[in-house]
Amino acid sequence: NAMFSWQRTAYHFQPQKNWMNDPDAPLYRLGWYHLFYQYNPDSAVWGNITWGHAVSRDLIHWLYLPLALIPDSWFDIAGAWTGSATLLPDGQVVILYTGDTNNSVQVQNLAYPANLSDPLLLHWVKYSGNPVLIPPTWLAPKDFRDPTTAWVGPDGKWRLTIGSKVNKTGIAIVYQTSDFTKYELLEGFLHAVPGTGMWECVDFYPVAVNGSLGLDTSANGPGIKHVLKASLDDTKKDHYALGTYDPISNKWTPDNPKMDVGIGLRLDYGWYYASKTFFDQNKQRRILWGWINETDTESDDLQKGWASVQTIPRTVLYDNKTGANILQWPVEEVESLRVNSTEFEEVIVEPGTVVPLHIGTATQLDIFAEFEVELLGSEAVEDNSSCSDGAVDRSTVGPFGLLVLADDSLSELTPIYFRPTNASDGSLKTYFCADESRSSLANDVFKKYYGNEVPVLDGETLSMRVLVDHSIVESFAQGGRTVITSRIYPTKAIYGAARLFLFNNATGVNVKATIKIWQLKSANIHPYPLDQL
Ligand code: DQQ
Repeated sequence: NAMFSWQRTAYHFQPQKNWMNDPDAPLYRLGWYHLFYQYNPDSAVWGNITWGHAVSRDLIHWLYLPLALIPDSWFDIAGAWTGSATLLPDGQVVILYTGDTNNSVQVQNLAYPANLSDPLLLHWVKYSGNPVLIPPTWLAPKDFRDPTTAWVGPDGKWRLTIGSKVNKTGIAIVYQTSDFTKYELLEGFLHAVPGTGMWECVDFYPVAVNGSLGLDTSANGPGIKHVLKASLDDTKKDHYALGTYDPISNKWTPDNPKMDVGIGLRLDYGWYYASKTFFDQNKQRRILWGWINETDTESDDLQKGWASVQTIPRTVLYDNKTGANILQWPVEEVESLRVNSTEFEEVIVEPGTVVPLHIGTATQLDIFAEFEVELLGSEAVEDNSSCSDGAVDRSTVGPFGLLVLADDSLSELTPIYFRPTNASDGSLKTYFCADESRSSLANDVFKKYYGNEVPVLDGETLSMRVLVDHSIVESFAQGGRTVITSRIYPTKAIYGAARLFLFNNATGVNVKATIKIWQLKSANIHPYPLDQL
C-alpha cells in the first residue's frame, strides 16, 4: 500500500508483508547468520503463528527463506511459538520451541535440520516424539513457554530455562537433558520475583567482567557474571538484572536485590519486547535481537499490509565502569552502510533555540553526538523533572539534544535528549529521553514520553548514538548504558522533507555540540533466488 510506504524501514529487518513478532533461535553457522521469527503468513495481525526464516552473511543484508516451522501438528496446531537454538559440539543443531496444542496447552517441542550439510538449513524436522515437555502439574497449562538456548551444567548435562509464574510471582524453571528428548526438572527455581507476573522469553547468559568479548552460553567461573532477562507479559517490557549463577545449587542471585529482574533495569526504555541473544562464535560476541511492535491501530496495519520490525542487532557487554548495567551497541556491520559523513564541531546552541543541521536527506542516518554544557548565570535551580515531563518542559540545565525526523516548520519532530537534573533530595541525575508527543500529525498512534536515568561518571561528556530509519529511531546514551527505541509515524517529515536539528530548551546554559553524521545506504533484504533453493 503506497499510502504507508514511507514507514517501511530501509536497513532494519522486516518481512516483505504480514505480521512479525518475537525473534527466534538466532544462530551463526557455516558462514551464515540465521534469524527465525514469529510470523503470520496470512495477515498483518497476530495469529496462525509460523516460523519465518532469513539468513545473512553480515546481519545487515538478508535473504528471506521459505517458512521453517509450520503449525501443522496437534502439538503446535494453535501456533509454533517462541524458541531457541543450541549448537551441539558434534555439529548438530537443535531447536526447542513452544507449541500451543489442539487443547491450548503450552508444550515444548524439538526440531532439527533435515540436512546438516545445507548451510541455509532450509528444511526442519519435528521430532516424532513431540512434545518433549508438558507443563508440570503445579503450573497453569498456559504459563509454560519460550525455552532458552541450553548451557552445559557441571555434570556435563545440558540445562535450559523456561519462564512461568506462580500466582503473581514470575519464575524461571530449569530442565536438564542429555539428548534433548528426555528431560528432568531440577528442584526449585533458577530465580523468582514476586509481583512481576508471567515471564515470557526468558534469556540467560554469561558476560565477562573484563574485556570486550562475548561468551559462549555455557561459560561460567571467575570473572563471569550472568544476565537474567524476562519479558513481562503484564507490562510488555523487557527487564534484566546482573547477578551470579551457582550451577551447583542451580540458583541465580542478583548483584543488587533492589534492581532485581522486573523491578530494576530495562533493556530498552522505548517500544521493545521479547528480545533474545545468541553467542556469535564467528566474531566472539554476544548479539541481542529485539522486536519493535507497532503503536498504530490494527486497521492501519491491515491497510499497510505489514506490522513490526526487528531492531538492529546489538552487541552486549558488561559495563565494567559502572559495574551495574550492560552496554548495548549496534553491531559494527551497520557501519558498512555509511556514506557521506558530515561533521559539526563545537556548535553553540543557545537557550531556547534550535539549530538546523544541513545534511540533505535525513531519513537514514547514523549520528554520534557529544554535548558540553556551560552554565550562563548563577547556579542551577532545584529541579525534579524526568523524561515524563517531555522536551517542552524547561529547567536551568536541560533538556537539550537532537530533533530527528522533523520537518522544516517543526510541525513534526522527535526530540532525543538529555535532561540533567538536581533534585530536591540533593541528587544529581541525568535522564536520557525520547519525546514522541509531536512525532506525528496522525492522531491514532501512541505519542508518549520514554526514557530513564543514564549513569554519567566523573569526567565523562554526554554522548549519544542515534540510528534513524524512516519510522524507527534507536538511541543509545553513554556508550549504550541506556537505550530507547522509538516507533513513530511521521506524515510530513518523510523522504526529502525529513530534517535534523539541534535543540537546547534549557534556560540557563549554552550547549556546545560536536556531531558526526553519516547517511546510511539501504540494506539488501529480498527473497533468496528461488531457482537456487
Ligand atoms: N510471543 C510468542 C510467545 C511469547 C510471546 C507467541 C512474547 O511464545 O511468550 O507469538 O511476545
